[in-house]
Amino acid sequence: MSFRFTTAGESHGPGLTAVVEGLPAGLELTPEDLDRDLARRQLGHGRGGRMKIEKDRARVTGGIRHGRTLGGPVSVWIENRDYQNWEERMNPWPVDAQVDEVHLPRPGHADLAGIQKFGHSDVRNVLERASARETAARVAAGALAKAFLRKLGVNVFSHVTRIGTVAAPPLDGALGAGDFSGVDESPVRCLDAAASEAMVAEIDAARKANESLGGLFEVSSFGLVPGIGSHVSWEARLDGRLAGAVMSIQAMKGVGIGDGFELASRVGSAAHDEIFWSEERGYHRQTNRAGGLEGGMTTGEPLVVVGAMKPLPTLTKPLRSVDTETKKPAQALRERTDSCTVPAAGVVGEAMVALVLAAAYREKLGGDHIDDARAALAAYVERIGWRSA
Ligand code: EPS
Repeated sequence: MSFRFTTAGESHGPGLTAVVEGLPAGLELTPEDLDRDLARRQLGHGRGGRMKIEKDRARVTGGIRHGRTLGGPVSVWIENRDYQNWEERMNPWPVDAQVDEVHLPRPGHADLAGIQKFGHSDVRNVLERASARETAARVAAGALAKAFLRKLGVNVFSHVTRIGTVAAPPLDGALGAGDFSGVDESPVRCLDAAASEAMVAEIDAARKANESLGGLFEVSSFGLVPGIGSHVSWEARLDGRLAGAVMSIQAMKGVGIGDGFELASRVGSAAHDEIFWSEERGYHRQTNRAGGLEGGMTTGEPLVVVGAMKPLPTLTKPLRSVDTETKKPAQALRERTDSCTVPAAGVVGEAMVALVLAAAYREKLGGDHIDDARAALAAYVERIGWRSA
Protein backbone atom coordinates (compact mmCIF):
# COMPACT_ATOMS: atom_id res chain seq x y z
CA MET A 1 0.00 0.00 0.00
CA SER A 2 1.47 3.34 -0.95
CA PHE A 3 0.78 6.54 0.93
CA ARG A 4 -1.06 9.29 -0.94
CA PHE A 5 -3.64 11.99 -0.46
CA THR A 6 -6.04 14.17 -2.36
CA THR A 7 -8.37 17.06 -1.61
CA ALA A 8 -11.68 18.28 -3.01
CA GLY A 9 -13.73 21.42 -2.53
CA GLU A 10 -14.08 25.08 -3.44
CA SER A 11 -13.36 28.20 -1.39
CA HIS A 12 -17.02 29.24 -0.97
CA GLY A 13 -18.65 25.85 -1.57
CA PRO A 14 -20.13 23.72 1.21
CA GLY A 15 -16.74 22.53 2.48
CA LEU A 16 -13.42 20.84 1.85
CA THR A 17 -12.51 17.17 1.87
CA ALA A 18 -9.16 15.45 2.36
CA VAL A 19 -8.63 11.73 1.79
CA VAL A 20 -5.41 10.10 3.01
CA GLU A 21 -4.55 6.55 1.99
CA GLY A 22 -1.77 4.36 3.34
CA LEU A 23 -1.76 5.21 7.04
CA PRO A 24 -1.06 2.03 9.01
CA ALA A 25 -3.75 0.65 11.31
CA GLY A 26 -3.54 1.26 15.04
CA LEU A 27 -2.29 4.84 14.85
CA GLU A 28 -3.74 6.76 17.79
CA LEU A 29 -5.29 10.14 17.01
CA THR A 30 -7.28 12.78 18.85
CA PRO A 31 -9.49 15.51 17.35
CA GLU A 32 -6.94 18.03 18.67
CA ASP A 33 -4.21 16.52 16.48
CA LEU A 34 -6.12 17.85 13.46
CA ASP A 35 -7.82 20.93 14.90
CA ARG A 36 -4.62 22.31 16.41
CA ASP A 37 -2.96 22.61 13.01
CA LEU A 38 -6.15 23.90 11.37
CA ALA A 39 -6.24 26.70 13.96
CA ARG A 40 -2.53 27.42 13.49
CA ARG A 41 -3.10 27.83 9.73
CA GLN A 42 -5.67 30.52 10.46
CA LEU A 43 -3.18 32.61 12.43
CA GLY A 44 -0.96 35.41 11.27
CA HIS A 45 -0.96 39.16 10.95
CA GLY A 46 -2.13 40.12 7.48
CA ARG A 47 -5.19 37.91 7.26
CA GLY A 48 -8.39 39.47 5.90
CA GLY A 49 -12.07 39.32 6.87
CA ARG A 50 -12.61 35.70 5.89
CA MET A 51 -10.70 34.34 8.88
CA LYS A 52 -13.18 36.04 11.20
CA ILE A 53 -15.90 33.90 9.62
CA GLU A 54 -14.15 30.53 9.51
CA LYS A 55 -13.40 28.40 12.58
CA ASP A 56 -11.89 25.37 10.90
CA ARG A 57 -12.62 22.02 12.51
CA ALA A 58 -11.94 18.57 11.09
CA ARG A 59 -14.89 16.20 10.94
CA VAL A 60 -13.58 12.69 10.35
CA THR A 61 -15.98 10.81 8.08
CA GLY A 62 -14.07 7.57 7.59
CA GLY A 63 -11.04 5.46 8.48
CA ILE A 64 -10.82 6.12 12.23
CA ARG A 65 -12.71 4.27 14.98
CA HIS A 66 -12.51 5.07 18.70
CA GLY A 67 -9.36 7.14 18.18
CA ARG A 68 -7.37 4.67 16.08
CA THR A 69 -6.85 4.31 12.35
CA LEU A 70 -8.37 1.20 10.78
CA GLY A 71 -5.90 0.87 7.88
CA GLY A 72 -8.30 2.13 5.20
CA PRO A 73 -8.53 5.61 3.68
CA VAL A 74 -9.08 8.37 6.24
CA SER A 75 -11.49 11.04 5.07
CA VAL A 76 -11.89 14.44 6.69
CA TRP A 77 -14.44 17.16 6.04
CA ILE A 78 -14.01 20.85 6.92
CA GLU A 79 -17.06 23.08 6.71
CA ASN A 80 -16.87 26.43 4.93
CA ARG A 81 -18.92 28.58 7.29
CA ASP A 82 -18.94 31.30 4.65
CA TYR A 83 -21.03 29.01 2.41
CA GLN A 84 -24.10 30.36 4.22
CA ASN A 85 -23.42 33.64 2.41
CA TRP A 86 -22.74 31.94 -0.93
CA GLU A 87 -25.46 29.33 -1.07
CA GLU A 88 -26.96 30.65 -4.29
CA ARG A 89 -23.68 31.47 -6.00
CA MET A 90 -21.94 28.20 -5.08
CA ASN A 91 -24.77 25.68 -4.83
CA PRO A 92 -23.86 22.30 -6.35
CA TRP A 93 -27.34 22.24 -7.92
CA PRO A 94 -29.21 24.71 -10.15
CA VAL A 95 -30.80 27.66 -8.36
CA ASP A 96 -33.64 29.96 -9.38
CA ALA A 97 -31.70 33.14 -8.64
CA GLN A 98 -29.77 34.97 -11.35
CA VAL A 99 -26.04 34.47 -10.56
CA ASP A 100 -23.73 36.95 -12.29
CA GLU A 101 -20.59 35.62 -13.95
CA VAL A 102 -17.11 37.05 -13.27
CA HIS A 103 -15.21 38.12 -16.39
CA LEU A 104 -12.22 39.96 -14.92
CA PRO A 105 -9.20 37.62 -14.55
CA ARG A 106 -6.57 38.67 -11.99
CA PRO A 107 -2.92 38.82 -13.11
CA GLY A 108 -0.96 36.25 -11.11
CA HIS A 109 -3.95 34.01 -10.43
CA ALA A 110 -5.13 30.84 -12.19
CA ASP A 111 -8.09 32.77 -13.62
CA LEU A 112 -7.17 33.34 -17.27
CA ALA A 113 -5.36 30.12 -18.17
CA GLY A 114 -8.00 28.22 -16.18
CA ILE A 115 -11.00 29.49 -18.16
CA GLN A 116 -9.14 28.96 -21.44
CA LYS A 117 -8.14 25.42 -20.59
CA PHE A 118 -11.43 24.25 -19.05
CA GLY A 119 -13.75 26.11 -21.40
CA HIS A 120 -15.47 28.22 -18.73
CA SER A 121 -16.90 31.66 -19.34
CA ASP A 122 -17.20 32.37 -15.59
CA VAL A 123 -13.84 33.01 -13.91
CA ARG A 124 -15.41 31.92 -10.61
CA ASN A 125 -15.39 28.33 -11.90
CA VAL A 126 -11.58 28.52 -11.76
CA LEU A 127 -10.84 30.84 -8.86
CA GLU A 128 -12.92 28.89 -6.37
CA ARG A 129 -10.76 25.79 -6.69
CA ALA A 130 -7.49 27.68 -7.22
CA SER A 131 -8.04 29.59 -3.97
CA ALA A 132 -5.67 28.86 -1.10
CA ARG A 133 -8.68 28.00 1.03
CA GLU A 134 -7.88 24.48 -0.22
CA THR A 135 -4.81 24.46 1.99
CA ALA A 136 -7.07 23.83 5.01
CA ALA A 137 -7.66 20.32 3.61
CA ARG A 138 -3.93 19.86 3.03
CA VAL A 139 -3.25 20.82 6.63
CA ALA A 140 -5.79 18.27 7.90
CA ALA A 141 -4.10 15.58 5.76
CA GLY A 142 -0.70 16.77 6.97
CA ALA A 143 -1.81 16.49 10.59
CA LEU A 144 -2.51 12.79 10.00
CA ALA A 145 0.93 12.40 8.40
CA LYS A 146 2.53 14.21 11.36
CA ALA A 147 0.85 11.87 13.86
CA PHE A 148 2.33 8.90 11.93
CA LEU A 149 5.77 10.55 11.83
CA ARG A 150 5.73 11.35 15.56
CA LYS A 151 5.39 7.60 16.21
CA LEU A 152 8.59 7.19 14.18
CA GLY A 153 10.39 9.90 16.18
CA VAL A 154 10.04 12.66 13.55
CA ASN A 155 8.73 16.17 14.27
CA VAL A 156 8.07 18.91 11.71
CA PHE A 157 8.07 22.66 12.48
CA SER A 158 8.17 25.94 10.56
CA HIS A 159 9.03 29.60 10.97
CA VAL A 160 8.93 32.73 8.84
CA THR A 161 12.31 34.21 7.88
CA ARG A 162 11.26 37.07 5.60
CA ILE A 163 8.21 39.21 4.84
CA GLY A 164 8.65 41.71 2.05
CA THR A 165 11.91 43.57 2.67
CA VAL A 166 12.19 42.51 6.34
CA ALA A 167 14.42 39.49 6.94
CA ALA A 168 14.95 37.78 10.29
CA PRO A 169 18.64 38.02 11.29
CA PRO A 170 20.75 34.91 10.63
CA LEU A 171 20.61 32.49 13.55
CA ASP A 172 23.72 31.79 15.55
CA GLY A 173 23.93 28.03 15.42
CA ALA A 174 21.51 25.38 14.27
CA LEU A 175 17.90 25.29 15.40
CA GLY A 176 16.69 22.39 17.52
CA ALA A 177 13.16 21.05 17.91
CA GLY A 178 12.83 22.91 21.24
CA ASP A 179 13.39 26.30 19.58
CA PHE A 180 9.96 26.23 17.93
CA SER A 181 7.77 26.02 21.04
CA GLY A 182 6.90 29.75 21.04
CA VAL A 183 6.82 30.40 17.30
CA ASP A 184 3.02 30.64 17.05
CA GLU A 185 3.03 33.41 19.65
CA SER A 186 4.71 35.74 17.19
CA PRO A 187 2.01 37.44 15.06
CA VAL A 188 4.03 36.53 11.97
CA ARG A 189 5.39 33.18 13.25
CA CYS A 190 8.95 34.53 13.25
CA LEU A 191 11.49 33.41 15.88
CA ASP A 192 13.09 36.86 16.24
CA ALA A 193 11.08 39.37 18.29
CA ALA A 194 12.49 42.54 16.69
CA ALA A 195 12.04 41.16 13.17
CA SER A 196 8.47 40.14 14.04
CA GLU A 197 7.65 43.73 14.96
CA ALA A 198 9.22 45.06 11.78
CA MET A 199 7.32 42.49 9.73
CA VAL A 200 4.01 43.52 11.29
CA ALA A 201 4.79 47.17 10.46
CA GLU A 202 5.70 46.20 6.89
CA ILE A 203 2.37 44.37 6.47
CA ASP A 204 0.41 47.32 7.91
CA ALA A 205 2.17 49.73 5.54
CA ALA A 206 1.50 47.45 2.57
CA ARG A 207 -2.18 47.13 3.49
CA LYS A 208 -2.52 50.91 3.73
CA ALA A 209 -0.98 51.19 0.28
CA ASN A 210 -3.42 48.56 -1.10
CA GLU A 211 -0.53 46.17 -1.61
CA SER A 212 0.11 42.55 -0.72
CA LEU A 213 3.39 40.98 0.45
CA GLY A 214 5.20 37.68 0.04
CA GLY A 215 8.16 36.25 1.88
CA LEU A 216 10.08 33.17 2.95
CA PHE A 217 9.32 30.38 5.39
CA GLU A 218 11.47 27.49 6.50
CA VAL A 219 10.21 24.01 7.39
CA SER A 220 12.55 22.04 9.68
CA SER A 221 12.11 18.34 10.41
CA PHE A 222 13.93 16.62 13.27
CA GLY A 223 14.51 12.97 14.14
CA LEU A 224 14.92 11.66 10.60
CA VAL A 225 17.08 8.59 10.13
CA PRO A 226 19.62 8.56 7.27
CA GLY A 227 18.57 6.94 4.01
CA ILE A 228 14.95 8.07 3.60
CA GLY A 229 14.43 8.64 -0.14
CA SER A 230 16.86 7.20 -2.65
CA HIS A 231 19.56 8.09 -5.18
CA VAL A 232 18.63 5.25 -7.54
CA SER A 233 15.95 6.94 -9.64
CA TRP A 234 14.80 10.48 -10.27
CA GLU A 235 11.35 9.87 -8.81
CA ALA A 236 12.71 8.47 -5.57
CA ARG A 237 14.97 11.44 -4.83
CA LEU A 238 13.50 13.07 -1.78
CA ASP A 239 14.65 16.59 -2.69
CA GLY A 240 12.63 16.44 -5.91
CA ARG A 241 9.57 15.15 -4.12
CA LEU A 242 9.81 17.80 -1.41
CA ALA A 243 10.36 20.59 -3.91
CA GLY A 244 7.33 19.48 -5.94
CA ALA A 245 5.14 19.24 -2.87
CA VAL A 246 6.10 22.63 -1.42
CA MET A 247 6.05 24.30 -4.85
CA SER A 248 2.48 23.03 -5.33
CA ILE A 249 1.27 25.30 -2.52
CA GLN A 250 -0.65 28.26 -3.93
CA ALA A 251 1.54 31.35 -4.59
CA MET A 252 4.92 29.58 -4.28
CA LYS A 253 7.60 30.70 -6.70
CA GLY A 254 10.70 29.05 -5.28
CA VAL A 255 11.84 26.19 -3.07
CA GLY A 256 15.29 25.71 -1.58
CA ILE A 257 16.86 22.85 0.38
CA GLY A 258 19.28 23.89 3.12
CA ASP A 259 21.37 26.83 1.92
CA GLY A 260 19.61 26.42 -1.44
CA PHE A 261 20.24 29.18 -3.99
CA GLU A 262 23.11 30.59 -1.89
CA LEU A 263 25.14 27.44 -2.57
CA ALA A 264 25.35 28.37 -6.25
CA SER A 265 27.73 31.24 -5.50
CA ARG A 266 30.03 29.46 -3.03
CA VAL A 267 33.22 27.47 -3.61
CA GLY A 268 32.94 23.73 -3.03
CA SER A 269 34.81 23.70 0.28
CA ALA A 270 32.27 26.19 1.71
CA ALA A 271 29.26 24.39 0.27
CA HIS A 272 29.41 20.90 1.78
CA ASP A 273 29.24 19.32 5.22
CA GLU A 274 32.34 17.38 6.28
CA ILE A 275 31.81 13.91 7.75
CA PHE A 276 32.86 12.94 11.29
CA TRP A 277 32.45 9.82 13.40
CA SER A 278 32.59 9.34 17.18
CA GLU A 279 31.69 6.44 19.44
CA GLU A 280 28.99 8.53 21.07
CA ARG A 281 27.37 10.09 18.00
CA GLY A 282 28.33 7.76 15.15
CA TYR A 283 28.43 9.60 11.80
CA HIS A 284 27.63 13.28 12.11
CA ARG A 285 28.29 16.73 10.62
CA GLN A 286 29.28 20.06 12.12
CA THR A 287 27.40 22.07 9.48
CA ASN A 288 24.12 21.48 7.64
CA ARG A 289 24.45 23.45 4.42
CA ALA A 290 22.86 20.54 2.56
CA GLY A 291 19.71 20.90 4.65
CA GLY A 292 19.77 17.23 5.63
CA LEU A 293 19.71 15.80 2.11
CA GLU A 294 22.50 14.32 -0.02
CA GLY A 295 21.92 12.32 -3.19
CA GLY A 296 18.16 12.50 -2.71
CA MET A 297 18.38 10.85 0.73
CA THR A 298 18.20 12.10 4.28
CA THR A 299 21.58 12.32 6.01
CA GLY A 300 20.21 12.18 9.56
CA GLU A 301 20.78 15.93 10.04
CA PRO A 302 17.66 18.15 10.33
CA LEU A 303 15.82 18.51 7.03
CA VAL A 304 15.46 22.19 6.05
CA VAL A 305 13.10 23.20 3.22
CA VAL A 306 12.60 26.86 2.32
CA GLY A 307 9.52 28.12 0.47
CA ALA A 308 9.44 31.47 -1.37
CA MET A 309 5.96 32.96 -1.65
CA LYS A 310 4.98 35.72 -4.05
CA PRO A 311 2.68 38.56 -2.94
CA LEU A 312 -0.97 37.46 -3.21
CA PRO A 313 -2.41 38.36 -6.61
CA THR A 314 -5.80 39.58 -5.41
CA LEU A 315 -5.21 43.30 -4.89
CA THR A 316 -7.47 45.93 -3.41
CA LYS A 317 -5.96 48.29 -6.01
CA PRO A 318 -6.37 45.98 -8.99
CA LEU A 319 -3.91 45.61 -11.85
CA ARG A 320 -4.83 46.03 -15.50
CA SER A 321 -6.60 43.15 -17.15
CA VAL A 322 -9.11 42.47 -19.92
CA ASP A 323 -12.86 41.81 -19.74
CA THR A 324 -13.09 38.30 -21.17
CA GLU A 325 -16.54 38.95 -22.66
CA THR A 326 -15.91 42.34 -24.34
CA LYS A 327 -12.09 41.94 -24.72
CA LYS A 328 -11.85 45.61 -23.62
CA PRO A 329 -9.25 46.79 -21.08
CA ALA A 330 -10.59 46.52 -17.53
CA GLN A 331 -9.41 46.34 -13.94
CA ALA A 332 -8.96 42.85 -12.50
CA LEU A 333 -11.54 41.45 -10.11
CA ARG A 334 -11.49 43.06 -6.68
CA GLU A 335 -12.30 40.56 -4.00
CA ARG A 336 -11.93 40.58 -0.26
CA THR A 337 -8.44 39.23 0.36
CA ASP A 338 -5.56 38.81 2.77
CA SER A 339 -2.59 41.20 2.59
CA CYS A 340 -0.01 38.61 3.67
CA THR A 341 -0.30 34.87 4.31
CA VAL A 342 3.34 33.84 4.68
CA PRO A 343 2.77 32.84 8.37
CA ALA A 344 -0.06 30.51 7.30
CA ALA A 345 1.96 29.23 4.33
CA GLY A 346 4.59 27.98 6.78
CA VAL A 347 1.96 25.77 8.44
CA VAL A 348 0.89 24.50 5.01
CA GLY A 349 4.57 23.87 4.23
CA GLU A 350 4.81 21.70 7.35
CA ALA A 351 1.84 19.68 6.09
CA MET A 352 3.30 19.16 2.61
CA VAL A 353 6.72 18.19 3.98
CA ALA A 354 5.07 15.81 6.49
CA LEU A 355 3.01 14.19 3.72
CA VAL A 356 6.13 13.57 1.60
CA LEU A 357 8.08 12.23 4.58
CA ALA A 358 5.19 9.99 5.65
CA ALA A 359 5.03 8.52 2.14
CA ALA A 360 8.80 7.95 2.06
CA TYR A 361 8.84 6.33 5.51
CA ARG A 362 5.91 4.13 4.54
CA GLU A 363 7.79 2.98 1.44
CA LYS A 364 10.91 2.27 3.45
CA LEU A 365 9.24 0.52 6.38
CA GLY A 366 6.03 -1.02 5.05
CA GLY A 367 3.72 -2.00 7.89
CA ASP A 368 -0.01 -2.68 7.93
CA HIS A 369 0.01 -1.85 11.65
CA ILE A 370 1.93 1.02 13.23
CA ASP A 371 3.85 -1.47 15.38
CA ASP A 372 5.14 -3.20 12.22
CA ALA A 373 6.47 0.13 10.95
CA ARG A 374 8.10 0.88 14.31
CA ALA A 375 9.70 -2.57 14.45
CA ALA A 376 11.04 -2.16 10.91
CA LEU A 377 12.49 1.23 11.87
CA ALA A 378 14.17 -0.23 14.96
CA ALA A 379 15.70 -3.03 12.87
CA TYR A 380 16.98 -0.53 10.28
CA VAL A 381 18.46 1.79 12.93
CA GLU A 382 20.20 -1.21 14.49
CA ARG A 383 21.59 -2.38 11.13
CA ILE A 384 23.14 0.97 10.24
CA GLY A 385 24.25 1.69 13.81
CA TRP A 386 22.46 5.02 13.85
CA ARG A 387 22.55 7.00 17.10
CA SER A 388 20.00 9.76 17.00
CA ALA A 389 21.24 13.19 17.98
C1 EPS B 1 -8.36 33.53 -0.95
C2 EPS B 1 -9.12 34.65 -0.64
C3 EPS B 1 -9.65 34.89 0.73
C4 EPS B 1 -8.80 34.13 1.72
C5 EPS B 1 -8.80 32.69 1.29
C6 EPS B 1 -7.97 32.53 0.06
O1 EPS B 1 -10.95 34.37 0.89
P1 EPS B 1 -12.27 35.22 0.55
O2 EPS B 1 -12.25 35.34 -0.93
O3 EPS B 1 -13.41 34.40 1.06
O4 EPS B 1 -12.10 36.51 1.29
O5 EPS B 1 -9.25 34.32 3.03
O6 EPS B 1 -8.23 31.90 2.27
C7 EPS B 1 -9.06 31.16 3.04
C8 EPS B 1 -10.36 31.22 3.05
C9 EPS B 1 -8.33 30.27 3.94
O7 EPS B 1 -8.97 29.50 4.69
O8 EPS B 1 -7.09 30.32 3.92
C10 EPS B 1 -7.89 33.28 -2.32
O9 EPS B 1 -8.39 33.91 -3.24
O10 EPS B 1 -6.99 32.45 -2.51
